[in-house]
Parts: sequence; C-alpha cells; structure tokens
Amino acid sequence: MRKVTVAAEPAPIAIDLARTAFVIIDMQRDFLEPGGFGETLGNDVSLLQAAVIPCRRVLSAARAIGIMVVHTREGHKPDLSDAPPAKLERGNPSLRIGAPGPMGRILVRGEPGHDIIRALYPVDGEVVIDKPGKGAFYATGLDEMLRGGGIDTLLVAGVTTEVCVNTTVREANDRGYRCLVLADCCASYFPAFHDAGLAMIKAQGGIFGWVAGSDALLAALDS
Ligand code: TIU
Repeated sequence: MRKVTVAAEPAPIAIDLARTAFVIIDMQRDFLEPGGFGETLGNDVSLLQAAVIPCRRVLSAARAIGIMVVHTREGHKPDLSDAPPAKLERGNPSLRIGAPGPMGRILVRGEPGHDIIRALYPVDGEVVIDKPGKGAFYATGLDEMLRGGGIDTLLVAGVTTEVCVNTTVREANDRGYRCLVLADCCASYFPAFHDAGLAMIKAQGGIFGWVAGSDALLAALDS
C-alpha cells in the first residue's frame, strides 16, 4: 500500500497506509440516539449526528483501500462486574448504567442501545473492541492487536471528542502510536469541548497528535 501525506495541524503528516488503522470510537446508539446513555446524562444527543456522514465517507474510503478498520464500543458485562462503583454512582442520570431503558439496559453489552449505529455498522473482517472504560486501550486487547498487525498510525474518529476520543488518543500516544484525529468525524455534546479537545491534541507541536478535516485525508487518499 501507498504512503500519503495529509495536510494536518500542527504540521503535515506522512502515513503508510499499510501501517494505519481507522479507529471509530463508540458510534453507538447509546450515545447518538434518544433513550440511551448519553441522553440519560442530560445531553442533547442530536449534536453527535454531525460526525456520522464524515465518518461514513472515511469508512467507505478505508474499506475501498483496505485500511484496517477498528470499531470500539463502550459498555459493560450484564452482571456489571467490569463497571467500577465510582462509574455506576457518578452524576445524577435519569437512568443508571444497567437500568432498563427504551433501547434495553443502559450501556450493557448485547443490548440494542450498545450496538453501533446502522450507518457505520461493521462488516466482516473489521475489528470490534468492547471496552469498559473511556480509553480503548484500558482492559482490552487493542494494543496487542494493533502491534500484531504492524500498525503505527491511527486515524481517529467518533464520540465524544473530549471524553472517549481524547482518552484513547492519550493512551495511544503513550504507547507510541501516531494519532491523526479527524475533526469533523468527531463530535461532542458540548461544542466548546469539541473545539478544546482538538486544540489540546495539536497544541505544543502536536503534544498528543495531529488534527485534520476528513476532506484533507480524503484528498490525500485520492492523490
Ligand atoms: N464514548 C464516550 O465518549 N463516552 C462518554 O460517556 N462520553 C460522554 O461525553 N459522556
């Protein structure tokens, strides 16, 4: 596979497509649709829709080129044994993790709300990582799987920018991966946190990674 250079901030980044994975974080019904975990926390879930079409475009391109695709899902075992009490007790949601909601038990694996949204549904051959935390590396086999595949660069998308995307990028950066975060493929319930979350990644010479719009990536892939 080819090497391409993407116009990113704080600087262009050259990526080897054979060593790159497209990582889509938590594009689940529980975060994007009414009645799920995101809404129980008091959020306007419609704000996350902005990321769906850009994600879909990059996913189509990744599939066409053969770039490794990784989907993650935040959620817990039905007995909640992997959910720390501090997470279960946090805040004042209308429904707690594990409680029955309109899309099944909130943030529990195997329930309809835990599933990935239709527009970005995984196809055969794509990796799906179930994670109990905000970061995709904590208590998962993601690092070993990526290393085993020779991956050194992550194209990162998903929700929410300042929570699971930022946590995953920080984890990945400490493990030696280069992260290019696709700004319009990420979204937050708080637009100001989306902006700040991206700004923190690319500040200080790219302290955690690079940021670009999906158009810049797709232009590089087309070149
Ligand atoms: N996936 C993810 O970001 N989990 C969250 O709980 N995010 C919130 O913004 N609440």
